[in-house]
Amino acid sequence: MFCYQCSEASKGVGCNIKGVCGKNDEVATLQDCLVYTLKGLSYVAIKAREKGINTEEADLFVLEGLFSTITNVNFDPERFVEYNKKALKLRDELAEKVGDLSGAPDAVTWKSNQTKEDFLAKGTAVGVLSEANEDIRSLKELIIYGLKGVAAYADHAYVLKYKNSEITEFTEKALVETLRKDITVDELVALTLKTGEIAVKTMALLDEANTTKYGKPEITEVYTGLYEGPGILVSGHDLLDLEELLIQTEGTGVKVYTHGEMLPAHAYPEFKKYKHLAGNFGTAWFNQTKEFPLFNGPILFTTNCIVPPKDEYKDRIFTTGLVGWPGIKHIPNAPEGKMKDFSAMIQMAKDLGGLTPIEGKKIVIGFAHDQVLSLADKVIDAVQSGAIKRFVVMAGCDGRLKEREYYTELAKKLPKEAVILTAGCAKYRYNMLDLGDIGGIPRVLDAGQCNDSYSLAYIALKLKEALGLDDINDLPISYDIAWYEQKAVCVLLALLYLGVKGIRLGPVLPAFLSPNVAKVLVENFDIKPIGSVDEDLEAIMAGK
Ligand code: SF4
Ligand code: SF3
Repeated sequence: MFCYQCSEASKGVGCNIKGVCGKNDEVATLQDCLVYTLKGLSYVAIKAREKGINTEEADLFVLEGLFSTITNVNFDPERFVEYNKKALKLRDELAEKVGDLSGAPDAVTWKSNQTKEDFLAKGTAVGVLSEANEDIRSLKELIIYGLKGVAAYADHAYVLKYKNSEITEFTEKALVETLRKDITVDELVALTLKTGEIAVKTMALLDEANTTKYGKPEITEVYTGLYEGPGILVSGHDLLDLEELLIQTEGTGVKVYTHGEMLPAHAYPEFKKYKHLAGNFGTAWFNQTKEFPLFNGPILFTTNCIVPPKDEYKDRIFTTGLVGWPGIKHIPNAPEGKMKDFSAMIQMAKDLGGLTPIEGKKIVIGFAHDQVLSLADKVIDAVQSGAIKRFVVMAGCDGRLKEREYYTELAKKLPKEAVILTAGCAKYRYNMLDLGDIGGIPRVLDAGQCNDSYSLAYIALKLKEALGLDDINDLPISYDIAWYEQKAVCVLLALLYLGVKGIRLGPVLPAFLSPNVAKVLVENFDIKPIGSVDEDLEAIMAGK
């Protein structure tokens, strides 16, 4: 195996024996095969569309397939065997309808006997390192990782019945472009920026889907402890799964708690209606092995991030959607018009006899774009009077690396005239600190999930307008982004497309950036790695 798609790539180079995330050689290789078969499927889908053939099933599967390969989503080899079979089936069915595919690349023409061994052999042949040129490989993978993030967000929108053919068509086109042997660095750089443009559109679509279905997030206090009585914990990003679980637990005496990236759900008016949505439990994803033993109830993973489950709570874990772990109970998708069946979890919550109460704090969330903009006058006054000197966007992911203490330290040391804008699970580094407020504006404004980084960009663009500035970079905003997995790559490309310069990226620069590609990013976008807390603090407050 060779995988370098996340910030925890072994030795800052890549995982080649076993993933730091827990992904083994077999799963990594089956994922390589799947990404390749999705490229072949995309090629055929484009040809089919040109002939007026319906490609909806293939388009959705391209998104789902990419999503399943994101870090900490699915570790089950059998599921990847099934996904590879499905990709080939869809490819071959469409190919038959298209007819003449002469000149098609190997990703379209290779035949498989559909065994795991065959998929492993193909995955080994077509993996990341099969592209020999380091810079071309770096750019191709940068695009593919950005597309994985796009795919996840587009899939969340899709389950809420929001779709945009431009997103799926671009995803397929870009995947096919990465098959080209003759593609140049310049072409790939252009494709990278186009991926950023599509990332913005995808996050906007998901924002529209979430806010239309569940209302506009509003300032909300969330309790971070546990009450007595049976409870279910829900992790991940899929709001529809949470809604269906809330409907099915209503009146049963079972309370529902959010975990990780599900925290922002509490701010949506439609979720506030459920009185048994009791609170949020646990901190960042990698602490689950320490925190889940304290939660005596079933735990549902709707998306990333699942880590190798410990025996002491393994039996209480359920996965759904694209998430998988070998031997862990999986709740299947429901037929059209029906809800997923969470009854086994509800029964287990009751049978377990209830949670051991844990005292918690109250945290304030719900600062998505509409809520912040309703405070616009107050915010602009505070900027003009100098009460707020700087906004620092500290969005993105959390992770295990010790270097991430930087974000907690920076948040603590920021002068009281600085406000943190956050989204994603990066917030768990500082959302329990009491950082106070500036004239009623909290010093940590939490816009929501990682996809709600869109809200932060939206706020920046509106502030630019309100302050009469020409350039987004003239705003008193600095970007200090923490990344872990590929959705953060998608967010980063979106910010670059929007023209944001001078982003600090940590805790480490991606292993998949070759020295030359990193140089292009530095020269064109002034991207820099994080430095020491004190140096960065001084530079940030000086607008550098
Ligand atoms: Fe390693 Fe990250 Fe890939 Fe897992 S996802 S194998 S930790 S680079
Ligand atoms: Fe976090 Fe896994 Fe990226 Fe959605 S939940 S931001 S890491």
